[in-house]
Amino acid sequence: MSNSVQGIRECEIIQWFVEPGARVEEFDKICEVQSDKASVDIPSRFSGVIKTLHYEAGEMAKVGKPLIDIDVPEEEVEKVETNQAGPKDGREAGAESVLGEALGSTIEPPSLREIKKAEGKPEANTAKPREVSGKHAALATPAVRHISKELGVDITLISGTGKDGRVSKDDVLQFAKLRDSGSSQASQTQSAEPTTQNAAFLRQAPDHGPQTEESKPLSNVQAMMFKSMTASLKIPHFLYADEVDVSALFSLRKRVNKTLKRAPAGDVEKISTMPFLIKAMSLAMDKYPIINARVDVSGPKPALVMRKQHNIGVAMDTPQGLIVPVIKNVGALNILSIAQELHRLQQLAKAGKLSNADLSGGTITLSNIGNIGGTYVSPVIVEKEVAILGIGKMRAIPAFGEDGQIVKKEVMNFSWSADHRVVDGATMAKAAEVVRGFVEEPDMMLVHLH
Ligand code: CAO
Repeated sequence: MSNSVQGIRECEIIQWFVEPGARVEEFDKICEVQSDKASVDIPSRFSGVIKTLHYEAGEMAKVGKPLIDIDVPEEEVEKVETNQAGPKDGREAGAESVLGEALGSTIEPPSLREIKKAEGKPEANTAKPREVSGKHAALATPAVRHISKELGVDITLISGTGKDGRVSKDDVLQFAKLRDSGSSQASQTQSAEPTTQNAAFLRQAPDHGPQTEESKPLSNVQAMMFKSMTASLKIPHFLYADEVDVSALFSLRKRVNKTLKRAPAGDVEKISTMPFLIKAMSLAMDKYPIINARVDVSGPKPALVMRKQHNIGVAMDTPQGLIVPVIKNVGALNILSIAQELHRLQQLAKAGKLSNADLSGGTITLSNIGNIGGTYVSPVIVEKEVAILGIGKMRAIPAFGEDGQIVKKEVMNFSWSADHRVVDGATMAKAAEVVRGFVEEPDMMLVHLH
């Protein structure tokens, strides 16, 4: 016996199950030890009376050194010795249980061994043979070992069905029977009759076959998205997000829509929140025109190109995918005319009939994902723009009123991304505050109409 078992040199004694003077039978548990791999109960190799415990609980026991001394009747010593690879140094009427011999078969956690089998790694093929590789090979009686030897059965390959996994005579006979009948279960890599617990580990992983892949060209919309989003990677994004109270806007919208239902304005019978938001953005750009600008890097030095018209692109989810038609010159439009233009673009987008003119010339973008879902969005700036506003789903929340009372509020998350090369955080925040002001007090928009 070398002074290490599967690389283990010492184990901590967790607890003793016996004490000096106590009588033990062969296979009775004498102690529990903990290696860095597992905690294991060590069985007695002899029947007899415990004389000495060589360690206290909590001490480190050395592999190869005695654990206990046992007074053993002489015939017992002989019986055990005949079943060992070689004679032991057992004393006449005494014996040692040596840590290492006791550990040999059991130090590796059983479940690990079983998983290895399930993975199809036959024990017999492992590069380094073990001294005793069976889970409970040590727990077979000499008679059973004798039968297995006679039948040419490797006892270490059998999962015993007896107490504590002990391999019984029947286990060996059954294994030999299955092997002789050519059953794969009794091949030299598997146990003859897996226990219910083992069977779960031994079950094969389902075979799903090879992965299938198919290469597809991008659709036109995806190709456009690919180009513009790849270009946007050059823009250092600054994200600014806040919660905006839309309760007042929703109640105004309700009143407006009641009237429109009675008396539609052209083809508009209902206005969504979008025309109000678009107008609020335009009013903010009057105050902070930089967010309507673009960056020009074509010259020897980068420049900002300021633009008079507010051409607001509106991200739309269409049957063809994401497209961004543009409502032109929003500064010159009132909310009703914005609603009309939005309606026209939505109809064309649905039919896939938007013109190039409808899809180009944007100076800033509004993306409302909230009608689909999602509270937060981090929008991505497109080329030739320096800002984009993303809107999340409207939701009702409890909030504090002016006198500290709880009130119901309808809020939406507004997330701005700005090109941080030219727009600083403070400017973005101020512009966003202007939009928030108009959304939270939409009546103020009337005052600013041309
Ligand atoms: N939260 C909750 N409900 C919302 C909402 C929000 N943020 N935005 C819209 N809604 C509601 C509307 O109020 C409407 O309900 P009612 O008819 O009961 O009032 C319903 O959703 C449908 O709205 P709509 O789509 O007809 O109109 P809209 O003007 O609000 O939105 C548009 C238009 C084009 C923005 C929207 O249809 C759309 O396509 N959104 C997706 C945009 C997108 O894909 N963005 C991601 C871009 S990055 O990949």
